[in-house]
Amino acid sequence: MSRVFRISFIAAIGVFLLAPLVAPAHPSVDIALSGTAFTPPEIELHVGETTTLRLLASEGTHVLQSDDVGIPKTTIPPDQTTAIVVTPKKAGTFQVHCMATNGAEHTDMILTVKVLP
Ligand SMILES: [Cu+2]
Repeated sequence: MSRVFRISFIAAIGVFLLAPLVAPAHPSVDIALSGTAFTPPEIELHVGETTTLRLLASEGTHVLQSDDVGIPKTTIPPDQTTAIVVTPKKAGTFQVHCMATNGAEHTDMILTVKVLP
């Protein structure tokens, strides 16, 4: 076995073993934040199902937190995707308000999260 072949063989096994760690097996939801609106304004999650929320703000910095949904206090800077992994523990419809303080308009910025049983 040549040395190059052996190294690439070991690298291939490494990629194979690491792939499940790099690519999450659970579903994700893309949410855009522009101005003071979430798009979509409402998302659905399921109790006990881990989901990655992928938030992309086109301008401004936003702050989200929800104990009901399981979102730790997270700052969402513009022009990059911020991933929040949630596993909701109780069913219900929850209004997640943006907590950013850089402008009064964020108070009216609401993401509705329906957690289905
Ligand atoms: Cu905001």
